[in-house]
Amino acid sequence: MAQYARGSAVAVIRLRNPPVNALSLAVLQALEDGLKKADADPSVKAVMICGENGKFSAGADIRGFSSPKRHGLGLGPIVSLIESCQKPVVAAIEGVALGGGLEVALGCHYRIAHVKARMGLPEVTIGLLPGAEGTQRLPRLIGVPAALDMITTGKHIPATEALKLGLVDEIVEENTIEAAIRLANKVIGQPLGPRRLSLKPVPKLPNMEAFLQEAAVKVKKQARGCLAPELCFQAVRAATETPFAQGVRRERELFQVLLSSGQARALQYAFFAERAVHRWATPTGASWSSAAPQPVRRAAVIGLGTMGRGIVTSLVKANIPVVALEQDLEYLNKGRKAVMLLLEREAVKMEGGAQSLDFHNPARLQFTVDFDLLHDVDLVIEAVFENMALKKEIFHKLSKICKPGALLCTNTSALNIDEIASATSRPQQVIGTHFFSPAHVMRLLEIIYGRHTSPTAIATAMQLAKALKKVGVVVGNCFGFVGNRMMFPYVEQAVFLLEEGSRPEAVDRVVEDFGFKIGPFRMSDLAGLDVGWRSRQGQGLTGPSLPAGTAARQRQGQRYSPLPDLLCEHGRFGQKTARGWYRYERAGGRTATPDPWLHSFLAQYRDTHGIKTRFIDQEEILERCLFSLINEGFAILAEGIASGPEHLDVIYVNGYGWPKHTGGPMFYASIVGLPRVLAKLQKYSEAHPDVPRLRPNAFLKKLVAAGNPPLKDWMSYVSRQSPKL
Ligand code: TC6
Repeated sequence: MAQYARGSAVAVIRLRNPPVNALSLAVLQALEDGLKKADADPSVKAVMICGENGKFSAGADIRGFSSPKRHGLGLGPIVSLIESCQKPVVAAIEGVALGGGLEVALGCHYRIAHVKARMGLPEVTIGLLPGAEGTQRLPRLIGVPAALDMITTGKHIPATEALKLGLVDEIVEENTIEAAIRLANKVIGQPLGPRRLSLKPVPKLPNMEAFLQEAAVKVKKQARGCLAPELCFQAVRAATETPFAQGVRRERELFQVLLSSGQARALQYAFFAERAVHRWATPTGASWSSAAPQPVRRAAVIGLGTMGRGIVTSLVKANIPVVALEQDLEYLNKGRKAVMLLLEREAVKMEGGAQSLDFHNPARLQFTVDFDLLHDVDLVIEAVFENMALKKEIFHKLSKICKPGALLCTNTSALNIDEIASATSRPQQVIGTHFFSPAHVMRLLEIIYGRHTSPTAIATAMQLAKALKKVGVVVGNCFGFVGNRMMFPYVEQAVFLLEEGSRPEAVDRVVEDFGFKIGPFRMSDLAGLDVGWRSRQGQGLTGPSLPAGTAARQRQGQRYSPLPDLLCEHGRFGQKTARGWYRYERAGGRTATPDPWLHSFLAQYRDTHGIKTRFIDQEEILERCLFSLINEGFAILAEGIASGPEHLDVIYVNGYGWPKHTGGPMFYASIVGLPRVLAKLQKYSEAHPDVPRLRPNAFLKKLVAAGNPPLKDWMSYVSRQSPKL
């Protein structure tokens, strides 16, 4: 709620709803009561609004939007009430003023912020728009370009930037509340008209229409099928075209459209899912609530290839001193140059520039070929080539050199953590940390515990994720863990679709239209086809170790497509060789062009293997790719590899480009309806009986038989006899 107090001539209204002072129904009611009381009290000459515990407010209570009463909606009239108050109202912004919180501040006549405060209108990120008149007031205060940027991206801006934009009147380094009361006293009696944003015109631009047209194109492109950014744009556009009251009406209409859209529900689910995965647990009973992390004061990274470089950059950005190790001077120098380049670029993007990173200081970043320098680090991240023998050799060395408590992490996308740990004398300190490329950019960190990994090790890895500003998701140990394991059937289906008559560009288009950033074939060209080829050779699926007489399109009685292997045999490794599933302008080029060579190669391949080409429609492409991935997700849940569907969704949204506005694969399945997913898998499985990954998983069947329960209840149906639980 909001607490009302009166001291001298300034009444104080304190928003109070821990932990972030979300504007629940009770808070709004108390805010309204406080305002009315202050207005009616002749001894009160000014009002100051602040938040409890050093935070102004994180906005409307997000859970309220999905409650039957949808109680976020009463905020607009209260913001108007603040603005129309006959006494000056000052907002004292500490911590965060986000969404409805910032809209409350925009209703105030003056805004004063602590230098460390952050402000923003992040409604777009949860599928909404600033529906408490924010789309109308903000452009009047800071102009259309800056307002549009804040509203359509949802970014949080620091107080220093807010001051430059004119969003706040003043920033302070000391006590914001006292400064706000001083300001309130100072402005008593001054005319309020010029301070009421609803009365101000939207600042004109010489080329407003051209600007808006260009912005509309940009917003649409970035939105990739997500509705909220485009509707945010339309609301701001209304501010430029209509008087305030009419703009507010338009804002409300657009808000209602978004509120009732499935996208808002999915994005709000994704918001809470990300928070839920912080509360990790393992089947043996270890959990976030009982395990404490160890401090990481100094870290080491082994291997300065693409992943190692990104990981070093990430650690430096998080202010953790790093020792970066390579096998010889040649690789070290190459790696050092690449890391320095990345850090220079990051420094340019950061506030404070290169100085804030301090990466030229050897105490903060040291390059070496000497393993002994790792003796006193708190944590090592090994990021060498995906080769079990090499990794085991390194871990054996680490277990001899590193200090007793050091955490030993392996950056692997599929290898067995237990086997790597077996090379050490301290398997309880070995853990998988699967970074995603580029590691200094991608938010996901898959954290894989082995049979012996201690709860402290898991807690420390989760703490590291937080320090690196990543979202850590704790998962169990199996081939491909969660992300890649779910990816295998998806990629497999994509290739089977080519065999049957489709083309890479057709499959990619369907998947990209669904909202993926990049389709499976463009992704495989980007990652390099040779990576999977080497892995399949290692598994004996192709190459010289394949027994003579093996059927070309079968392995162990299951359907297998040799197409990716054949492409590699033709030297087509993807972007790096300018040829893959597409062709590129040059080696390393990024522009994928459909390749007639590949089309005739596919036609020839189908002839050779007697495959009758058929037309495959978009629905089949999408369903076979997505539902096979989702099917694997149910297997993962049933085996206890992840503790809930939220984990799978957070992994897919943050690491695999799954469109966030559909919530993630498992949430999407729940919206499509499990009976439908099951029926489709059954249909495709009957048509392709030699593809086990299309066979509906038993857990999916069980949920359907149980009446398609809501996603939050799924895990209560996991069989207790599951071998891994
Ligand atoms: C809006 O305002 C619309 C207005 C128009 C109406 C017409 N509601 O993230 P943390 C919870 S829309 C409910 O772990 P941090 C969060 O779930 C809103 N709950 O902490 C977590 O609970 P848990 C626009 C909320 O320090 C706890 O608070 N506002 C809300 O890393 C701590 O959160 C936003 O989109 C909320 N609004 O980050 C802001 N906010 O412990 C959303 C937080 O039970 N919030 N919680 O899991 C944030 O971006 C971040 O939470 C943060 C704090 C930056 C405020």
